Amino acid sequence: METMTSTGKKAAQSMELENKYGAHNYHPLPVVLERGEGVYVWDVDGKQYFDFLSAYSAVNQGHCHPKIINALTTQAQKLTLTSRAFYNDSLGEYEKFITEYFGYDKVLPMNTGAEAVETAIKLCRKWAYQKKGIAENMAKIITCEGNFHGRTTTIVSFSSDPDSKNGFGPYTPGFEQIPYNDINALKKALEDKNIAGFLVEPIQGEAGVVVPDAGYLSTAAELCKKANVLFIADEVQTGISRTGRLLAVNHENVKPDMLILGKALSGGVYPISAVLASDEIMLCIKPGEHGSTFGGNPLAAKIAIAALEVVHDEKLSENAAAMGELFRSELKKIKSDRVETIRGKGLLNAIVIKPKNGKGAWDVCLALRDNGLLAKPTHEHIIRFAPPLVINKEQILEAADIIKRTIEGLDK
Ligand code: IF1
Repeated sequence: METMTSTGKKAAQSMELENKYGAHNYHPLPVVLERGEGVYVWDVDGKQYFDFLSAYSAVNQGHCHPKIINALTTQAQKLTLTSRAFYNDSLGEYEKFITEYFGYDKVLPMNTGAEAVETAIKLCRKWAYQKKGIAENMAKIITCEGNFHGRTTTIVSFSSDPDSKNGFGPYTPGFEQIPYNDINALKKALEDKNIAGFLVEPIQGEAGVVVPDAGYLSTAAELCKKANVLFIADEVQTGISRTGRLLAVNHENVKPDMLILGKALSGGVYPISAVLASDEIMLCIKPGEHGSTFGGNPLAAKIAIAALEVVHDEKLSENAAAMGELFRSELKKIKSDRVETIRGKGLLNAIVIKPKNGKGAWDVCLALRDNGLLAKPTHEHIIRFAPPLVINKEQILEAADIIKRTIEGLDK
């Protein structure tokens, strides 16, 4: 049992309750949090930490951002949910706001990232049959090895990660897998006339912040256009300024046919996701063919408007770009052969840790926790660093110093 930093009785009780009454579908770092504000979280013993995970890039605007919380509390006292059986006075306002914000004709509002990915898959198939003329049930979507798009049974059907996929069969057909960042593989796959879409993360998050070669996304988008295949960007994790631009595809001036958003679309305050597309694609789904009880609820509508206004008003893309450069340059000063690679874009970064003296990425994260910074390994040896995008220069330098001291301290 790892030593618990939240050493008090309260912490132990919380962990025991989760262990006894909750499914064991996670292995959390042993720390029990009770409050968050900006880039900081506090555990039940009052200890302060830098949050360098941001709930997997959902808390881009910082914990409990006052403007977003205000939107939540104000709307929550008026009207939270009508279902789409009726109109409400917030959804249309939000739909206009977000389609203009990202430059699309229409939005289909959902709740979780996985639901938005599923929605994009369904839209792509409908478009394939109604517009591209692919024979019914023959549409195929290309995905990439190392992908992470959520955890529904259809989505894990095209996962290459055994932990995400194994034991959940039978799997949904209609997906072709190619290596990520491999244009020739995509070119070859696109020769199949039944290909309807290419679903891709502009940077692979869970795979360990895998940044593709410059030009990959723009060349892939061009090849898809030539092949009359929809370029579908999953920006659930890379979007909303995380990589130093509003969208990661903006680094290559790519305009996806379908854009998938989630996580920071609400600033981590509420589950909100969305698919944006043109009328030609979006109107392939007719009334009664798709939906969700909470999708597009008035509470989500108001929260998402506030969350996106914060992104613009506080210039979070510019800050993420500048702070990300500074962060990577500071990490490069670490004097330890444990650090194999440092990579990332904006404030989506990762270090690859070489195990040494039986200590690997998990041990580094435990030591970081003890030194006041929370991060979590992805796969065996990669630690993702993704603080809220409101982080300032002084905080980045302090956090980088904690990481440097911690890793170098493990060598002593
Ligand atoms: C977990 C990481 C995993 C996503 C992309 C869709 C979704 C996600 C690019 C689905 C969700 C979350 C899920 C969470 C951990 C985290 C994650 F990549 F961010 F680190 F798992 F790979 N597309 N990512 O990253 O969105 O349905 O969760 O709202 O499942 O453990 P969701």
